[in-house]
Amino acid sequence: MSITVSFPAEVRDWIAQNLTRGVAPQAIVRELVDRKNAIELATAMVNAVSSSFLYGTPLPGATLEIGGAPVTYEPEALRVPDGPTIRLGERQVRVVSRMQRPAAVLLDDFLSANECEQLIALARPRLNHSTVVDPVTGRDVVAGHRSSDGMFFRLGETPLITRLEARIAELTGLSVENGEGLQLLHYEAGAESTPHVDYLIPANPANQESIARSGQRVGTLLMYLNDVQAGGETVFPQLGWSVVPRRGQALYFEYGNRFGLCDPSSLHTSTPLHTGEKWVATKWIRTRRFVPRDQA
Ligand code: PD2
Ligand code: ZN
Repeated sequence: MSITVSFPAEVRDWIAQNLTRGVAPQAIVRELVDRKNAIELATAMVNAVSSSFLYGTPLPGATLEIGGAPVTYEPEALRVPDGPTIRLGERQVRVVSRMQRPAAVLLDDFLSANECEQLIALARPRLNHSTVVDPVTGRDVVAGHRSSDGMFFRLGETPLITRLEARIAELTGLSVENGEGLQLLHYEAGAESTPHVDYLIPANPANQESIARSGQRVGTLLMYLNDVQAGGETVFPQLGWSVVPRRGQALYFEYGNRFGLCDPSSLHTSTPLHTGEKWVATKWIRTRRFVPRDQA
């Protein structure tokens, strides 16, 4: 049986701020108990806010159900066709492996060597230090979790980009217009991307605006543009799964289900590159048409 209790917005926001700062949930519960809250209530409040971070759902409202069924993510099958090979327009790509959770597929020959080289040549003169949207100001700031350089192409910016976007839409079953602009990342020795999820956390005000404009992110396609020499692997720490970049390969994973929940097992990282360089193209895909901030 569950009971309904009130959940003041200032307590909820205080918990969200502490989780954002990286304070451990148990430490927040302890602090709430020290402030004369019952342990069951403190635990339920912290769990409710943590679960909106984990599953990408809106922050809880003014009341809280205590003792109800916990929220859990149920994975759904990828929209990617079955079978050992997939025809995408003119191109035949080979499936290397499939994963159920997070729902993922690793593909050989998604890009030709020439396409990889063209992407690198187009991106190289336009690289900047990678940025993310600052949760407080909404401005682009140097990304805390990523020490690579990067740049974005606009949708359909060149005939090559148009061709690749059509290929990605055919693979994922998601429309070209749901895709954010293709991003190219360039890592040098020592560069990495620390553990993160690609879906947007609605507790973050800049993400709220982005979700309102374009919906949540539901899938990521990573395209590896060169072979790495050492390090620079894409790792899913909760699975112990590591993908070693190979030129032309693509890794597609989905983390959004039809109930609007996101999959925390999609947590991933790019391990520090030891030597040489790493080039990767990323496409993030939304639940509906992507509208950039400057075009809203
Ligand atoms: O470079 C990668 O392997 C990688 C993998 C997943 C980068 C990102 N995510 C990212 O920067 O979001
Ligand atoms: Zn990522």
